[in-house]
Amino acid sequence: MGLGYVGIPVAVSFAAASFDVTGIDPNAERASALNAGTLPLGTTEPGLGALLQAGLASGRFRATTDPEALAASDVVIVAVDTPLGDHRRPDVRQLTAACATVAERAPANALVVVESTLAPGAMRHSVAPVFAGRGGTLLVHCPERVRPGRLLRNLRGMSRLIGADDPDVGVAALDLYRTVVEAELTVTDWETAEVIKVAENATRDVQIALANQLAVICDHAGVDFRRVRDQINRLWRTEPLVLEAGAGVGGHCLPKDPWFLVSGLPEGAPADLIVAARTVNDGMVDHAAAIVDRACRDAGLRPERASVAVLGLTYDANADDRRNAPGPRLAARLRERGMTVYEHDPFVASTGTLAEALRGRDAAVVVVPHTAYVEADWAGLRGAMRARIVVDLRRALQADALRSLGFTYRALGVAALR
Ligand code: SAJ
Repeated sequence: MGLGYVGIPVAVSFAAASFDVTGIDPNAERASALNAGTLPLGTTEPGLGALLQAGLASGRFRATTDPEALAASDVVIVAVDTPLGDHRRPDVRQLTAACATVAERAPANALVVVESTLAPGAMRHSVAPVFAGRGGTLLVHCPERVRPGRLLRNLRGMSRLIGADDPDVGVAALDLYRTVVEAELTVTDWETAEVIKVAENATRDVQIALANQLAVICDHAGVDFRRVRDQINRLWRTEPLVLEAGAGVGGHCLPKDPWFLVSGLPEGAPADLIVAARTVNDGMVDHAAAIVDRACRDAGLRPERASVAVLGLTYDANADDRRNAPGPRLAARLRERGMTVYEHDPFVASTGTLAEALRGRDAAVVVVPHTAYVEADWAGLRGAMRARIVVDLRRALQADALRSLGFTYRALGVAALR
């Protein structure tokens, strides 16, 4: 149930493991694209198209909008979207609607696995009640851990938690997932699986917020964030503690999961750290806009007369996923300051070439460190620009090389607001 970033790789992987799989999604276009062998996803997914085609060719995978197939299913995997709703609380309407369909049609002894990301307590308070009255539905929460651009690799290679209220049901789900997951599978309870999933992403969000907060401080203090970061990270010999600063945190998980994590806390319970990380990361577009504004003014341009290109509309480098990307938000902030803004991304064909995007512009603002920007022929691009300002919000470009080409180079976290 649910043929998106999570459901598609799961469905075709089980088909490849010789299960007879029906993918159900209410979106008819999505289902027919899949049946025609095309992935209805915005990202390039190595190996996934081939697996889909193999599933179709073997007859083990088909997509449909018709939930009728539930009646003959031994296992139902629910992978519908659980977005952030009003007041930054989880919106479980799609999830409970899908579960209601399952409860109505699937056999009473079917194993029902929820892969959708959940807030702590959702299995017990939102999902289980939908199945109440069916007499002990076999309910499992196995939170997805896939990342767009690496859906198949992550599905196979990332360890997974299997949350079950009844350990025997957990072991049954473990046996099932072992056929598609090569990494460690651990049975736990519903709540532990729920909390770990969103806490992982909240941890990353807090770490990025620390990097962003330090970069803002460096911009005002006249200090180089990279030096600060390197020195701090030398203290820890494993993974870096301070991550990379940028114009914000996008994607489908990090902007949402920290809110899920704190959503069930009673009024007044301390959740400030998680909320502050969200505030810092969401506020980075304003800091970035201030840097672009300052760079233009320092070059003698009033913002209302400045024409800038925002480079990078996806949420991460070399990926074509645009969900919650900071680039368009930054573009909007710059327009509010009166600037003329052109938005470009090599993965968004309608935005043209980089040369077209920069023609007549005063500033190139690099939001996403796509290889196409890092390795661009800046010497060749220079001639078409008006003022030659580069604002690098990910420290991705070669500062010295650009300066020697005559560009004014500004970067986030390098005394950008001194
Ligand atoms: N970012 C920074 N600085 C950094 C690293 C990332 O600003 O140092 C930004 C990125 O540009 C991007 C955002 O953060 O806009 C999120 O990118 P990401 O690489 O941290 O995470 P996602 O959203 O691609 O995938 C995450 C991953 N979770 C963790 O690493 C804990 C992935 O493993 C999960 O499967 C996925 O969420 C998910 O589906 O939950």
